[in-house]
Amino acid sequence: MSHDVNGYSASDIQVLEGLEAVRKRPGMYIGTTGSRGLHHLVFEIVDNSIDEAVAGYCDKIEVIIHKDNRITVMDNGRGIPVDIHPKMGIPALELILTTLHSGAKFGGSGYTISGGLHGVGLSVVNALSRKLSVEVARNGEVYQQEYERGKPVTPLEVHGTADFDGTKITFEPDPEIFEETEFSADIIAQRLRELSFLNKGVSISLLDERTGQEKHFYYTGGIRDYVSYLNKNKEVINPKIIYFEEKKEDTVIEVGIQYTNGYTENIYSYANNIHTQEGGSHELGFKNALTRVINDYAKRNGVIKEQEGNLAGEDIREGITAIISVLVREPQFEGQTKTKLGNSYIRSLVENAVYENVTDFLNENPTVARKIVEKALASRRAREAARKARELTRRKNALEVSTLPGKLADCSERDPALCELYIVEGDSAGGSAKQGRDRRFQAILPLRGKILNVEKSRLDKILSNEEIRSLITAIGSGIGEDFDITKCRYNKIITMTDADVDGSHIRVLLLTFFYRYMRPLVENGYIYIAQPPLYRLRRGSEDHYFYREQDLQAFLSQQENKKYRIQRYKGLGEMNPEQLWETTMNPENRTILRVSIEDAIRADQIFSDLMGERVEPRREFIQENANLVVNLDV
Ligand code: 28F
Repeated sequence: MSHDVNGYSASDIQVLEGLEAVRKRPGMYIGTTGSRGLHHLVFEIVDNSIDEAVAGYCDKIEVIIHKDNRITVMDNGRGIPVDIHPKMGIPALELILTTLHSGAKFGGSGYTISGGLHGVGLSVVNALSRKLSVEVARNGEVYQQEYERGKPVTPLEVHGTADFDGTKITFEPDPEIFEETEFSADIIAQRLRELSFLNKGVSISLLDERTGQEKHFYYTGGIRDYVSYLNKNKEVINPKIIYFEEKKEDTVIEVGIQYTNGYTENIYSYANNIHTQEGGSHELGFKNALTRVINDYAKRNGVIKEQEGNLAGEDIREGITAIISVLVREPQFEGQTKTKLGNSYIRSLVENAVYENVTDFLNENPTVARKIVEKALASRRAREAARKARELTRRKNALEVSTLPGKLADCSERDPALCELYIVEGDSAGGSAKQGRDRRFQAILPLRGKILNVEKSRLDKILSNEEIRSLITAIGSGIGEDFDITKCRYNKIITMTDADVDGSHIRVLLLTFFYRYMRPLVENGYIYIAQPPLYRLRRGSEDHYFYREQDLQAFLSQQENKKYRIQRYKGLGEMNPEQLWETTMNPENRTILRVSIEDAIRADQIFSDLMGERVEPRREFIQENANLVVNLDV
């Protein structure tokens, strides 16, 4: 091993360059250094344990959130190899923790999660951690090594013996890199639950030492249990879930389908445990097959006459909840956020598997099959009715100047890129917002009370609701199949509601509505949530505003024995126009949170719980107070 003057070997230098690259441009490796990037660190480590489970050597994963923002992840896999690498002269473990994209975890045999932000491996987490310690139990020994900002600060040492195998990593995110180092148990739990559905038989637990709260996820039914979980408060058409798992060549395909009496389409697809929210070849194959199989069944059984046109995919997918999960050896992730599956050969694999298995199910369950077809027919009729209703409105509008809703206080600017629409709950707050705003680029639309419960109505009924119609007209880009984002009149649509349960109610309703009927607005980041202050602290004529409990506490702890008055804001109406502008609307110092598609999906799930038949979720919702916007980066 050649060492240059100051004792660095060639591999040391390569390691240093790697770590520097990661610390200089962390966004390249983990997306952002906000909340999402921070949580990506945990998921990168958990992904390694999941890989070990997919390879068949691990069935238990534990995650602990410690009090001081450290995280521990443990698995009972084989333990990261520790043998000295023949060429580099250092243990495989050190190589894996200090080299970017270090080799496929399992050579050719396992499923490597590659592409995009995924699978950049442990070395990135190590580089972005102030401290990281790794413990490996293997060959009866327990090995340990400590790192700081990616550099080893101890050699690999044997610290004892063990009669089990596994890997344990504890890390503390580097505050020099992350503005926010506080972990959300919710965000972590949501991903762990998803992974336990996608990897049946793996027990995954989360302990939050800050609250003592423990969660355990263990599903032997895999995707089948995932579909049941998503539909837990809905009336379903096929109690027996349409389910199959097939292994073809190097690919595993697992699908679960269950129709509800609702009207939304909930299809979630995954490739190697990554949520492919931009879809891709697997999702395409699924949709093609489903449309074909339902139409073939309907024709074959005379539910649709030969000369009648085929049912459209949209009608066939009304009310569907479906999960498609594929394990692919060399996945190609494409699309804007690397969440669209390429590998075009997958499309026909999935299409054939879905066609065969769903045909068998329908033939074996004729009563349910007929209900599914009838629902699609009803959807087609309603869609035609909605189209006629829209035609009528369009024709009527064409006669008159297209009227903007009376309640809309529009802005004078005409370029959507510069315009913002505040959707404000209640007329009093709406009044304050109209007075406080900057009318050049800020429009205000007050929304009265709870807009329509979109869960229980089809599009035609939704269009008949005054509040919804005002919202659609104000935004200007149409709805559902007519939606055209280029016609959107504002590039920021900001919901501004009270910080109480009612406020989070209407926020959930709005996000669900946008997710279901104007999804491109969410996907393109047009939707935001205003952050009004929780407290105003007044000392003499000085006002301080606080947006989070912990910020107020921190401020108070430094203000020993000073005199001040504290006001807890209950609702927007308690602020006068001036304060509302200064604290919540002025782009110079407001905070608005951009809504991601995951937040909207979560809103949609909370919404279904809320509007579902059973009462418990309602109470749960109110308790949780829907701290809905979990993985938001400012
Ligand atoms: C808490 C995080 O990182 N678990 C892991 C393994 C197991 C193996 C492995 C990992 C093969 C040689 C590249 C062991 N024995 N938990 C984890 N468990 N990596 S990461 O191998 C690494 C690859 O270098 C493993 C036999 N084969 C693979």
